[in-house]
Amino acid sequence: MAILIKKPNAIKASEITPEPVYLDRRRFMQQSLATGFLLAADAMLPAWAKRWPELSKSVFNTGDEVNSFEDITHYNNFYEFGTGKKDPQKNAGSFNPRPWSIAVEGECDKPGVFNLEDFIKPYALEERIYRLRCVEGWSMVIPWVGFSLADMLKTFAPNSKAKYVEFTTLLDKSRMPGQKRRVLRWPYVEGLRIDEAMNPLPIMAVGLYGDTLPNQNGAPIRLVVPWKYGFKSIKSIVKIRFTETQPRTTWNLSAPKEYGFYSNVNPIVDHPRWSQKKERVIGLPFWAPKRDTELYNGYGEQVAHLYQGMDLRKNF
Ligand SMILES: Nc1nc2c(c(=O)[nH]1)N[C@H]1C(S)=C(S)[C@@H](COP(=O)(O)O)O[C@H]1N2
Ligand SMILES: [Mo]
Repeated sequence: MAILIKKPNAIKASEITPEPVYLDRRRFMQQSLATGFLLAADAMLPAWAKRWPELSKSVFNTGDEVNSFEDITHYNNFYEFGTGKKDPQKNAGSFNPRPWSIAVEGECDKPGVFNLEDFIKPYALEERIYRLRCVEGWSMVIPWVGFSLADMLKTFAPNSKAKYVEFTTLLDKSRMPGQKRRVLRWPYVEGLRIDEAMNPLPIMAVGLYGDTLPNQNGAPIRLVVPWKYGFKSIKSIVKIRFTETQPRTTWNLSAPKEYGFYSNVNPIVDHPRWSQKKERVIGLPFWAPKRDTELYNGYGEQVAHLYQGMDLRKNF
């Protein structure tokens, strides 16, 4: 099993990514700080370097080599922009994720509609390096920028009836041309049991590689649930609803025998049409050996207790 959590001081920026743009940005900031231009640094940053000002290092790091920015932004699943792996990169360029608002509804004491800036303001942004394991049998390691989903949900004071939380993607076929085709039921919907959602691992991601979220990765805000197959990590979220009953989810509705509500990464429970024992690591040469898929994507210590007594073959 991979190292799940590293001590913050064990993570050097140089260890996280070899990306030149990222290094330049860091160096620029360091220079600005060193020369005392702390307040001016923001204004001095070139347009390409709009990064998050208060990014703290977190303890969450797979310890694996991070995928390149190129891989992460040119091999995507985002059916709202087409079903091919390159379609989101090709078709999401003109998508404008601002202004953006998020509605919080359902079984909670403090619902509301918030613009994105107000919505994210209360939370501490961190860099968290998680492996995204797609149900199709590939994975990549992504340096996300985001904040704890649990911290965020608590703000809205879920009540005792809040047993689940449901997330919904924007529905707008003029801005998301893939929604003109009925490949899925739109809008895309996902959900978690409330105790899963309150686990410290899931994040609301608003960026990657120290920058804002590229459109093809779910701008301006998406979920990342690192022990579940990638499709649970819903992109471009406009609504969060606390519910008493289990939400109906897009992939479960479209192929109930293949995609369950839980969708925990599990090498023992095969997809009906293919094995889940191994995964192709994106970015490695075609002859590189496949990687062994890990139960709960390597986070058993943090999440196995959530499924105690459950038959993982039935609750796939
Ligand atoms: N709204 C929406 N969210 C989505 C998807 C999608 O098609 N639409 N695809 C999912 C799937 S199958 C995966 S593997 C991940 C991919 O995230 P990435 O492109 O940032 O790597 O997004 C998930 N979130
Ligand atoms: Mo996926």
